[in-house]
Amino acid sequence: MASNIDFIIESTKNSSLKAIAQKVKDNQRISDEECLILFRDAELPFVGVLANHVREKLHGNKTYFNRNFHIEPTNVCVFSCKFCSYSRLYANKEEGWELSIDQMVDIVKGYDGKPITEVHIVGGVHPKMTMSYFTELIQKIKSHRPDLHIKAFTAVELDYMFKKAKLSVSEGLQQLKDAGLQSLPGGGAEIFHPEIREKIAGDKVDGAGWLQIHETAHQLGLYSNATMLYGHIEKFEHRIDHMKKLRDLQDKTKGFNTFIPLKFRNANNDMSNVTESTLVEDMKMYAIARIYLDNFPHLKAYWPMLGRQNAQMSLSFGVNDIDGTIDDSTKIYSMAGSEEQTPTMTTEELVSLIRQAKRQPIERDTLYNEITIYNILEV
Ligand code: V47
Ligand code: SF4
Repeated sequence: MASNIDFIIESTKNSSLKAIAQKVKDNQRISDEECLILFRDAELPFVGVLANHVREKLHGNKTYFNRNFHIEPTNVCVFSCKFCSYSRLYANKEEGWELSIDQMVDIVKGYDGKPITEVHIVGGVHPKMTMSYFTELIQKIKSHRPDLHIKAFTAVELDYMFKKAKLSVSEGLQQLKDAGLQSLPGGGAEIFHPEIREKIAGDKVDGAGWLQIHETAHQLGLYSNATMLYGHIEKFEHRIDHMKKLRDLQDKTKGFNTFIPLKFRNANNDMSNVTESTLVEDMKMYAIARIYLDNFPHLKAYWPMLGRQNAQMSLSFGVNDIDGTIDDSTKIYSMAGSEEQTPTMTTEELVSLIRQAKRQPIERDTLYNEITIYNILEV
């Protein structure tokens, strides 16, 4: 019986799209020009079939989630990204929060006896939260709970703390790794292209700096993720430029685990006049990312940002990971207007959400080692 991708190849009249579908079937990489054709000319069902083909070739029905929580040390930030709904400028810091090391260790202690596997630590860039502050934090978390994977600090936070401590990227990362840091989250990437980055996030580390930090992390044996903030003032060409830089670096290091497209949300920020992307555009973004980033093992839909039902739908468009239980521990997206105002899902809810999409739920750890393999049950 012909597969869906064979049907697409047979039935597509547009010769460029037909050739792209054939390439995907033959396991060949698509070019930047072909990626642009997908963004401009392909309908959602077309990219959906291609992305699902790639996803099922890599993972079958397997769909990952983890048991995690976030710590956001502060929302005080020296930078002023236009899309950020969360930060309070250092000058207005009385409107923000700043957690002490003891308060953060107490948050970790609150999970004693619970089968959580990851803490994700990111926040604003506070001038008083320095390299030594975060080194001590990581050491204390690790000594309290050695089995908890610490995924912490965007390249933006790292760039600022290393420069302040007069450390090279390699020295700074090595010190944090020695303290117990195990991987880097993908935040702060936004859009690398300077034409857009200067307009929305002009005062923080540039695209080359972000990539250099992740490359160095990979060289030191730390895995990392990569994000892209899409659906605002960028054009398709900027998205492709961003993904090309990630694909090139991944060819070199193989250190990225997951790509996470982040839908721009427009509440309570300086870009509230920018209309949000539609659900069709969101699903197209996931599908094209899955097709183009052929060397990224995983594609994640971050449900607190996208909403749980849309995250469920994305499982038909290339996504094979929906992040974790979260336990209402992050404010970045609720403050930016996400429908998930108190993001928490139990393991049972995550399993059921994945099963309803006829996929197989797998609890993973941060590095995608499988912890619990569930059956696909009829619902
Ligand atoms: O870099 C901020 C984004 C990111 C808005 O690695 C916004 O597993 C949309 O990187 N609309 C931080 N996005 C979060 C992040 C992340 C999230 C989940 C998992 C992982 C991972 C990483 O949040 C920032 C920025 O791109 N962001 N404001 C907004 N209004
Ligand atoms: Fe600061 Fe991050 Fe918000 Fe930019 S996105 S203002 S770096 S907290």
